[in-house]
Parts: sequence; structure tokens; C-alpha cells
Amino acid sequence: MNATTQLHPDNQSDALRAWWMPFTHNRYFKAAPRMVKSAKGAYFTLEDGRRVFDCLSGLWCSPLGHSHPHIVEAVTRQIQTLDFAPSFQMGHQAAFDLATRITQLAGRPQDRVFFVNSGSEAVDTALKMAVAYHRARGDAARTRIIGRERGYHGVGMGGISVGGIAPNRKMFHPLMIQGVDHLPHTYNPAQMAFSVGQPEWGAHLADELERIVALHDASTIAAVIVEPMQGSTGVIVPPKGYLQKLRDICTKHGILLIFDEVITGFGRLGTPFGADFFGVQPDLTTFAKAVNNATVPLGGVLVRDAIYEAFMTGPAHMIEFFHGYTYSAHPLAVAAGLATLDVMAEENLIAKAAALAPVLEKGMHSLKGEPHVIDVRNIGLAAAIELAPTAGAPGMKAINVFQAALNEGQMVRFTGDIIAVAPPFISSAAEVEEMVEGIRRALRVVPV
Ligand code: PXG
Ligand code: PLP
Repeated sequence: MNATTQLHPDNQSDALRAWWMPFTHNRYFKAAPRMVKSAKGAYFTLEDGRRVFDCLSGLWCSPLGHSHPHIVEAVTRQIQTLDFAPSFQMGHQAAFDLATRITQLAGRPQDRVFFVNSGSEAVDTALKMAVAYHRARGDAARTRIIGRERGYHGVGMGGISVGGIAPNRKMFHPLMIQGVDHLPHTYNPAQMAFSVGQPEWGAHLADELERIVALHDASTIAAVIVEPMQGSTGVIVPPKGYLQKLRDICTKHGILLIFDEVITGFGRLGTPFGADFFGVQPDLTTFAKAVNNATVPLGGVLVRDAIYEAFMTGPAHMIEFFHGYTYSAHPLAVAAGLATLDVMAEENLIAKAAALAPVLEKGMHSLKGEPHVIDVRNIGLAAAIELAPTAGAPGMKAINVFQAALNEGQMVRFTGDIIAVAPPFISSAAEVEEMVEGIRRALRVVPV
């Protein structure tokens, strides 16, 4: 099948008709389905019986491996005790406990945590908090949000508005929030291709924020939202000094800084949060994914106490923030979260991720010089390789490498012509090295 084949709906089997799959080439997939049957530890078993290594920890979300016995036990116990509890005007202790644990892990024990069910909801929640915070303080003109090109902040209307991935935005312009501007992204292959870890070049790109502030005036800007490391667009690593500059400019102008840590939160860089890795603290942090090893959907926003306090005005019997989801702090998600943090601590898994990072770095950079490879990027336990696109068929090269890697027992992630990996923290060094060799063989079998 070549890239231009138009698959007729009749080619799709009835069994695969009804599910309109997310971020998937539906026709291509349904013509040649790739089905997962089960998972255990760092491996998936496919429908055809093959066992493959989970190179991206699910979708960046299962660093402890699948069906960790401690998490399975905690969720099983929870479903038998309290399967659901309303969290509008009622509470359950475990949710308060998990919020406390998250503030402790972040080293910000005074902070507050608002729970949601996904990264997209976390982002929309943080944007609403930022705008409402300024309004609560009598600074109602601060409504503008600054995102960044190539940023991924989920698929809510707020998230795509501040996001910078063009195909995620172009169909929806009339619905997107107004008053958004974007920083330039920091990727410049001429300056930084094959950088090991953080590129030396590019901190000056943060100065673009001063230009944007001068254009719109600080008095109209509520917040800046960036991923500390841009994961979804293919592991774009911030230049040295860049995030600190953003922090300083935000502080100078009274603008809130939001770190979207949906991927970097809970250990991916070998530190609890990306903020710890880069030594830069935001005002709000969005998280999801690894917070509970993705066992049950869960996300949230970690908020500076002063922001929470700004809402705590008016009569105490009134709702302070008109926002929340039916499943905010769902008991099963919370139980999985507490168990996940227990396992991370008991098995020292964040330190384990830090210890594996150099193995991944060395292995992935050894792919320089292999066919198709035009860049290798890495930070913490995450890496990507950029492939030279096939002429006239962008994206096809990565599909072919993905398929070849799967045949080698390695389930990588592809997006555009980029292959991304972020192995589970429970991986051994040998498994990470084997993953790299599987990718190498895959690169060599795909025709140039
Ligand atoms: N913010 C960031 C920084 C993300 O990476 C979201 C928000 C949205 O989270 P939800 O839970 O609504 O999907 C994300 C999600 C990939 C990939 O392969 C990345 C994401 C999701 C799925 C796949 O890079 N990021
Ligand atoms: N749509 C309708 C009709 C609803 O009643 C609700 C919640 O009660 C929602 C959407 C929002 O759902 P959720 O709280 O799960 O985000």
C-alpha cells in the first residue's frame, strides 16, 4: 500500500467500523490493523502473539510498566470499597492525601492541587485559573495567554488555542479562544542538530517574550504556557538558560508562568518534575499521565498557594471557582495515584530513570550516521530521531520505520517523520540498549 492509496470504506471490516480512532490514520489502520491484546511490565503482547517492548511507556504515561501488582491491588481494593464519590460539595480522604503527596513530591508543600481527568482538561483548567486569578485581584484586563509554536497542550479549545501544532488548529479557528499570541519554537537544526541533551544555542529566543509584552502591553497578559521540554512535537529540548529567561520576564511583568508537565511530570527527566531538572519554578503546573501510571484517567493542576488564596474571598458558603468535572478525583484514579507514588518511592524509580538516561543518550546518539537519520535529540529518559522525509509523502518514512521496528519487537511512537522513545523506568540498561539496536536494524531495512 502506498501513501496515496485511498481506501474505500467498504474495505473496512464491520468489526472495526464503529470506533473513530483518535489521532490515527483510520483508513490505513483499518486496512492493516495493529492490535494489542495484553500488557505486563515493560511489554505488550499483540493480537498475533508477538511480545514487543513498550518504548514510549504507553503514550508517555506508564513508566512503572503495566499491571504493577501494587497498583492492581490498590485499585481492586478501592473498587470494592468506594467505586465513585461525588466531589462537588463532598470529599473523600484519599483525594486530599494524594493532593498532599503531589505537593510534597514537587517540593512545594504550601501549594494546592485541582484534579481533572486528562492533560487537556488540566490545561483548560490552568488557563481559566490564570485569567480568573487576575480578575479576582482586580486586574481584569489581564486575559491574554502566550503559548509557543510547536507546543502541544492537548485538544481542548483552550489547549489548541495556545498550542502551536498547525494541523491541530487549522480546522477550528472560529472556535478558538481570542487574545492569544505565540513565542517562536526553539528548534533550529542548523544550530543544534545532534545536540546531546540541552542545546547551547537559543536562550536568546526567550527575549521574544519581551517583544510580545511590548506589543500587547503587560497589563493585558495573564500567563505564558510552555512545556519545559516539548514532547509531543518530537522531544524539542529547551536551550540552556531559556526557561530561566522566560521565568525572569514573567516575574518582571506580573505574568503567571504555567509549565505544562503532562509528559515531564513524575520523573520522566529523572527528577520529580521538569521544573526540578531545569531549576526553574512556575506558578502553575499541569500534570496527567504518569501521576497514576495511566491506570485510570487522571490529571491535575498544581497551583501556588497565593493563587488559591486570591480566590478565597466573599462569603465562605459561596463556590469560589466555578469549574470542575464529574470525575474530578475519581476514587479509582486517586487510588492508582497513591499506589504509583508509593511504588516510585519504594523502588526508587525516579533515580532509576536518572540512572538510565545516560544509557539512552549514548544509545540514541549512536544512531547518528544510520540511514534516514537527520537529527537525534534527548533529555532525561526521552529521545527522538528525526528522519529525512520520503519525497512527496511526508510521514511515510516514519510509518515504515515504525512498522520495521515493530517487526524487531520494539513498539516506538511516530509522529510526522519523527520517532520518539521514552522507555519505562523499570527497564534494564540491557533492554534500553536492545531497543536502540532494534531501531538501528529497522532503519537499515527501510529503503532510502
Ligand atoms: N499537555 C502536554 C504537554 C501533553 O504532552 C497533553 C497536554 C494532553 O493530555 P491528554 O491526556 O488530554 O492527551 C499532552 C498529551 C505523543 C503523545 O505521542 C503526546 C500526548 C498525548 C498522546 C500522545 O507524543 N501528550
Ligand atoms: N454534558 C452534559 C449534558 C452533562 O450533564 C455534563 C455533566 O454533568 C457534562 C456534559 C460534563 O461532563 P463531565 O463533568 O464528565 O466533564
